[in-house]
Amino acid sequence: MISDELLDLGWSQSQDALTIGMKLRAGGILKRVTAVHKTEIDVAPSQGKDESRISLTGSWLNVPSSERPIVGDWLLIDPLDKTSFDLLPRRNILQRSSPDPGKTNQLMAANIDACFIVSSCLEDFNIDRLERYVALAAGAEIRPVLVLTKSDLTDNTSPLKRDLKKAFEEVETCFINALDSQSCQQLMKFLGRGKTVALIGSSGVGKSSLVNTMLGQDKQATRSTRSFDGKGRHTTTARSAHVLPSGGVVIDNPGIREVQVVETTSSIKDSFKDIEKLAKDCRFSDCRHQSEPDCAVQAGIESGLIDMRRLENYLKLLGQK
Ligand SMILES: Nc1nc2c(ncn2[C@@H]2O[C@H](COP(=O)(O)OP(=O)(O)OP(=O)(O)O)[C@@H](O)[C@H]2O)c(=O)[nH]1
Ligand SMILES: [Mg+2]
Ligand SMILES: [Zn+2]
Repeated sequence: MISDELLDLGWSQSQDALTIGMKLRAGGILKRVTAVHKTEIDVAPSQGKDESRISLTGSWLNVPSSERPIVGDWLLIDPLDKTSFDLLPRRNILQRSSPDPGKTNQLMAANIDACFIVSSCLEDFNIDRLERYVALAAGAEIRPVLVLTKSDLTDNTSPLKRDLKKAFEEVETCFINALDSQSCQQLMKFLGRGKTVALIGSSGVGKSSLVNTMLGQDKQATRSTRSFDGKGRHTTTARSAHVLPSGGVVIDNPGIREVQVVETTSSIKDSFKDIEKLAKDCRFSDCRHQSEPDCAVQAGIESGLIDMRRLENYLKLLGQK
């Protein structure tokens, strides 16, 4: 019942709930949100005379934007009134806290299988920042993959590899030249039918370049194709989802200035399992691992098991420092 086209769009069987099946049999049309504008959304696939752009009408205009469809959402569209649709339950949501304190979380994308955390091998390389991105993905139960671009512009990747291995034992890491399709092949195992990957990272690291290389066409503007305005403005200004020729979907995001991690304590703890494991042996159950006696984490730092910088980042994320 689910067409190849929908599988190419990242549809995964686990979403195929009974009610959805019923609506589909009644003629409902399943589409995926590829871009979101002020009061309109783009969807795919677009077949025949179906519009690829849907205007938000009625009650959709009255709900806060956080409750409206976001990129990666699945919609079940009414066959008789194509502006009327159900928003299907999300498997997960990639989100971050708003840069403005007090504001609600910013929802980035929905129904994601893996998150390519993109950094270059050059000056922007920063383990602390990568750690926050990994926590952000882990918080949404999305598999993080570290993608290090511009490997062609550096002579020696060994120190980076060493640092990454130390900080992210369990996270897969790929070094690539985002402009070279051969080199990007190693990322294809995360994609393919039924899979959706979101790209996040600072501006200029090569997210859109990577999307273009995977697509085999220059669909997304990159810094080299548009003159840089010198104000540090981001080249990509809106999120968009793209179907790859080999199946699967990649979501390009504007560069993130500073990661605002949605601080779920459990996600932070998940990303720092090594520290958590040691902490079980601290004398006090509420040990803050700073100057308490018999702190197993401090002992771990002294014996070189844990990096001081890593502990500081952990405490910072937990708001304890
Ligand atoms: N040599 C080399 N250049 C790269 C690589 N990846 C990206 N670039 C260049 O880096 C510049 C920025 O790339 P973009 O793809 O626009 O970066 P972005 O992450 O999409 O940036 P924003 O849209 O602002 O977030 C462009 O000039 C690319 O050609 C790489 O792996 N090797
Ligand atoms: Mg871009
Ligand atoms: Zn302790």
